[in-house]
Amino acid sequence: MMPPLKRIAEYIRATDNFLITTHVAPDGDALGSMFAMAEILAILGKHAVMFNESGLPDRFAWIGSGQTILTELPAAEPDVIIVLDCGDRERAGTAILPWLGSKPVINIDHHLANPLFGTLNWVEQRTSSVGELVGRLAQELGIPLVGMLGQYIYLALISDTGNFCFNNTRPETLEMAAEILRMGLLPGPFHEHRQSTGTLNQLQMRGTVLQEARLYADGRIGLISFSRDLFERTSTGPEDTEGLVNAVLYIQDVQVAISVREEEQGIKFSLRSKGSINVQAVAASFGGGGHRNAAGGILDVDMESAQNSLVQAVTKAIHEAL
Ligand SMILES: [Mn+2]
Repeated sequence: MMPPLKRIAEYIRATDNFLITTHVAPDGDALGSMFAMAEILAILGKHAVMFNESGLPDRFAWIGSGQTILTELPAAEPDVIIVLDCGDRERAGTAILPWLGSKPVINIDHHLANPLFGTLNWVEQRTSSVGELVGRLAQELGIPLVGMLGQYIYLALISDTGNFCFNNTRPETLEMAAEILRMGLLPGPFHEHRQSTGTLNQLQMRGTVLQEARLYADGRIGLISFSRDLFERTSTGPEDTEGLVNAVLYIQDVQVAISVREEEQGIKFSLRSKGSINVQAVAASFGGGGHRNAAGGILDVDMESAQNSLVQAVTKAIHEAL
């Protein structure tokens, strides 16, 4: 059987109308791979729209090249839907779910336990990011990783590898990054754009949260929490919490970092681990998902019970990994 990359490339060449989507509350990989896919399809002369219920978060406003992300489904129905970086179809949000059940779907992902919900599925758990997969698709289609396309793929690569620090940084990842630099991307200005997007309020809110960090399980678990009250006091929101959970791993003996935040739908949690501790399994036990060292989900309980349940489950996971 033809490998998924080649099948998807052939399918794309033969199809005209696309809708590209990714998970709600999109991160750098989700957005980078979605914009990159839109760029590839534009270069091929195809008609494509991007859709995401959450729209483009403010901190990513700098990547928009005049292309809009629809937050409502378009009137014109696409021939096919490309779903990027979604560990399951529900992650794409509720609005698009009916179409995901009734139209051809190309599922390109790298999450553990992706149930292969697409008509065509290309799921590689070992690959750093969906952006890296989309970069390979561009190469397969003979499109160089230059200009905006290079930037989008680069954003995806650095976002999901923690600036090329995590174990998912493979030789192939760096070779793709090298190719993008060869094609002209300058890392200095790129990182300035990416990192200088904040406000004093956000900085101080993050400071408060770190100030109140707590340790559990003999210092092996570090926990930070974002309350609705804090968001209100500092005129910030859940989108301003991005990445702070990683800062907790700074503490020497901490094996797992937990971040919990109060949102409309419930308590959203993020887990980060060092080494072999599998936080994807912990998240999955609460209906969430992710990767071995980075996972998350949502709990429909109050803040205190959420913290207790998570600390308990993570303590168990740490013991099992010993
Ligand atoms: Mn990803």
